[in-house]
Amino acid sequence: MSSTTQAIIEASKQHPKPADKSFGYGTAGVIPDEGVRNSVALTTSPSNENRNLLDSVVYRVGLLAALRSQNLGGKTIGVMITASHNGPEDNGVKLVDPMGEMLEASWEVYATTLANADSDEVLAEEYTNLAQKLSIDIDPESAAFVRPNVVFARDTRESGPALVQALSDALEAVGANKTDYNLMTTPQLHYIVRCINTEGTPQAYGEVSEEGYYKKLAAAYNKLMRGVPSIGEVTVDCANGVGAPKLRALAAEIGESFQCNIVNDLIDEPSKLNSQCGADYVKTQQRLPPASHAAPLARCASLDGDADRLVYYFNDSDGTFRLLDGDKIATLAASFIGDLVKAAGINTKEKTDIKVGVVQTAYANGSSTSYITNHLGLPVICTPTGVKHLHHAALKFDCGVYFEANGHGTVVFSNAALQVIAEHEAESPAQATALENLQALVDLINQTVGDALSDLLLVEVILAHKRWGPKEWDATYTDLPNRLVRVEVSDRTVFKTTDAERRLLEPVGVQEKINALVGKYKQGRSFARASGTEDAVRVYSEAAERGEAEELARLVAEIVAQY
Ligand code: 16G
Ligand code: MG
Repeated sequence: MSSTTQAIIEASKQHPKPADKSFGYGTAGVIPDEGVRNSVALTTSPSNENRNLLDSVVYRVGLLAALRSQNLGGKTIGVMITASHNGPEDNGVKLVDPMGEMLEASWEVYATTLANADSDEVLAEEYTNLAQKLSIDIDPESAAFVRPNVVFARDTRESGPALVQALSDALEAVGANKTDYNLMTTPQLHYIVRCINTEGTPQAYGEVSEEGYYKKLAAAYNKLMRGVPSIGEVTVDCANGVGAPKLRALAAEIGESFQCNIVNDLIDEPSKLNSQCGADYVKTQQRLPPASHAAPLARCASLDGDADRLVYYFNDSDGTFRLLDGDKIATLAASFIGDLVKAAGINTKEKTDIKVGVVQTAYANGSSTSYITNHLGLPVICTPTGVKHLHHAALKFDCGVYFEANGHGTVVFSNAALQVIAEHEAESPAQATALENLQALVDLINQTVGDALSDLLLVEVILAHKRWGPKEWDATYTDLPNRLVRVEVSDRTVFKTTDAERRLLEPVGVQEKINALVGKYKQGRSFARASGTEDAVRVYSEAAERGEAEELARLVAEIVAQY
């Protein structure tokens, strides 16, 4: 047995896997097969039977991160410890690939294999097998050894430090270089990973530090706001999470051109995280967080617990709550960028040098899809749920705008588009201004992953340029009434979908029943898909009238519940 495998076994004893649990790779990370809720829970109480549940997973994910780095010739890999919008007692872990993307899908199965190894010895064996399969030399004494480089960060959850220890133990066992970035938002870690791996190349993404992140965004924002009158303060609910101190630092770096009122910033009270606040609360409850007291027509926004989701909302003059979700952010961004590319003279009637497109999931409101296609005249791609799918599809455009309705999204520019934007020659002062704005926009947007802080600045810039309040923005199109229902079933894995999760292949015959129902409703649409993060099936429906959307959801849920 090599010294590395010996070290892996020794350290693994500190992070034992609970005997009766199994894990799979869900929508965005390793989760227990029974789903995230109540099970990835790590609490401070040692008597809790779930105490070590995620501990072993994080230790093993640490081993995998090192292998991933070695497999890529020593490129830096990121590990983020967060459970995002979930409750304070949950936690989770995800890997960040070198360009700041999510872990390549083919590696998800390796994560599952290591996470499920039944003993410390079997783990070491699986690790060795995997290294062999990937032709990775794991002996630090060997000439062919590539030292792994891994960086990591965590959100504000109480269980974070203990999990960081598990991760750190894994990295030490395999002789990896490691850097702890402590508290960060998920997108900040993605930014850091990309900066490290592109440093000194023509694709250099920014200064490798949290400070560098603020400076890059602040400079771009201030450039875009030059000569543009302020539209006043935005109230931002930070879900009592890591986004609060980070937004404060960003706002300080920007200075007076960005006025924000930060609410729900109690990060020293861990139980308040995502509780009665945050993007997921606002989106699912369709109401203001109780702590926010918004004046009529005042702009409000909410982040989630790791600040990679953003939704806007406001109270109308008559007091009704209006949500401006990821679909509304996508359409706003796509229309602004589409206009800029034309104003800069890059796209004209004769030529389309930068093809702009939008990527959505089945949850996107039907009205948003029609607006993009018919009003903005842009192509739309629909993908399965989960950022990795959207991000991948967005790369098919020169400029791909992708957002999930829940508020996770960003804009990605192809290398060809970046080159056009950098080299295009403006033929008038107006074109020159548009081009400068486009260049600043590239810096303002965190292209690695959806970033609530970067998206917040993006929306603020666009609204200021358009001189729009939330009501004008909301008026671009009217959402079809819709309903999302969570259905408990005995085995969610029997639900198999196709067509970007819009149709069920199995159980056989269910889709036909759904179709028959949908046909009875004006502008009706409905689909059912197994959740990737919880042990449940989700049913979405929309229709021309509120009552009809609700009825359709209820009836489809009844069909699903029979399985
Ligand atoms: C995860 C995904 C999110 C998706 C959600 C769906 C990432 C980073 N996050 O939170 O994009 O909307 O899962 O959850 O990919 P569901 O599968 O339970 O519906
Ligand atoms: Mg999140």
